[in-house]
Amino acid sequence: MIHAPTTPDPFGRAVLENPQPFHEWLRETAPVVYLEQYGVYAMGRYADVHAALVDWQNFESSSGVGISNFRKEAPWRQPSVLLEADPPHHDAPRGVLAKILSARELGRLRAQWVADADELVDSLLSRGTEFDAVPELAEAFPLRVFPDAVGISGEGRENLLPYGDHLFNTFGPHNWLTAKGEPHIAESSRWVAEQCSHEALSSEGFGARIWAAADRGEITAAQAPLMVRSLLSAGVDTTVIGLSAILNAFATHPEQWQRLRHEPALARAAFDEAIRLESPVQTFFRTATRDIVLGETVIPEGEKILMFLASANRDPRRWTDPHSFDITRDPSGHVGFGMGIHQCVGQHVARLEASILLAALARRISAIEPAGSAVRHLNNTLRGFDSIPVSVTVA
Ligand code: HEM
Ligand code: OVM
Repeated sequence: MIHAPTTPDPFGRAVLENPQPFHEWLRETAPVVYLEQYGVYAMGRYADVHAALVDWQNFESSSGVGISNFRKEAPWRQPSVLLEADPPHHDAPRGVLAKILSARELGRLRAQWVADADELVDSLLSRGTEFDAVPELAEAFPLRVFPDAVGISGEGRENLLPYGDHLFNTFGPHNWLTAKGEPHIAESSRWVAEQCSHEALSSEGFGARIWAAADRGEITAAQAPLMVRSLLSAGVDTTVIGLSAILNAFATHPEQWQRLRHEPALARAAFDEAIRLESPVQTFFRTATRDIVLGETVIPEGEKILMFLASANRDPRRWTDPHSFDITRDPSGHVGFGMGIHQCVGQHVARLEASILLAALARRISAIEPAGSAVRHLNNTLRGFDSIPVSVTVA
């Protein structure tokens, strides 16, 4: 077995700033590596990560998908009835949410979101052609359309990003990143919980439709608020980072922006290519439900396995030219939204936001380039940005 007592800390500042060298080391060392520092196993090859993701019988989620093992440690918040559940408990909430967030159902949001994107881009360009794409676009657009689509109140929405940031930090170890969020989490958790009650939600929207499913008996009244919480937990920071990733990719690859302007129908594939390349959600854990033999290594029953989605998404065994941003490649099969029964139930929401915002930008902007260095936002699970200064040419 490969023991790696002196490997770089995957949750340390150096790897979070620049994860690729660690991912390459992981992929080249062995199918599974034991990370002594944390007492967990790690995998980074596409074939192994994919196989583990679809094998929910051997790699369970109900002991937590972070480093904390719920068999030994009480979870800091009530477990998610989606993310942190296995069949059969996972089935009903998943079926209900998959219908509410299906591409077909989302069709009713499109016209309003297109109008919102047009207005956002017009107002931004009326103020100038140099701006920070993170607050002005990647945060502004999801914060404008998503909370309304869920149906929560206007007050307190500034809690959404910090809540998600802390939640995704807590999937990793206790470190300076979790410490940063701890003083604020009680208050933002209370606000999030308040938004999830039947009374707090508007009569239209994903939240109301979740409660309607409870009224029909498809899920329990205890599951409904936790499903609304899932939307508020997983649906904001992730899309902000996905949009940041694609805007940064286009700013640094001007020829790809021209390609998109020529063929706007490429927007969806372009977004998935950016998700593959960037992997906004870098990692998730599973727990072995029995002894699992992988290569030379036995992962004992009850032990945690850290799956590097980001490494799988750039594995040269699976992808030609894995580090290049190419919107004409076929990115399908990437694991940036996961794979198998937990594959992102909100992916159509994310793709709709991205394709609408990109279309609005492509109509008005003929060129986009960096106007300074992008600044990373470090998180134990997410790979995002604090700032992407850009300069654009209006068409
Ligand atoms: C699951 C990534 C957007 C809600 C997942 C998983 C990944 C992921 C990797 C799999 C977790 C696992 O296997 O343990 C992303 C990325 C997004 C995004 C990269 C944006 C670019 C969204 C949005 C929503 C959402 C917009 C809500 C509308 C969820 C939920 C789950 C999930 C509830 C759990 C599903 C289950 O366990 O069955 N997401 N997500 N996500 N996502 Fe997303
Ligand atoms: C949930 C949840 C929370 C964070 C992430 C996620 C990426 C789901 O509460 O269900 O999926």
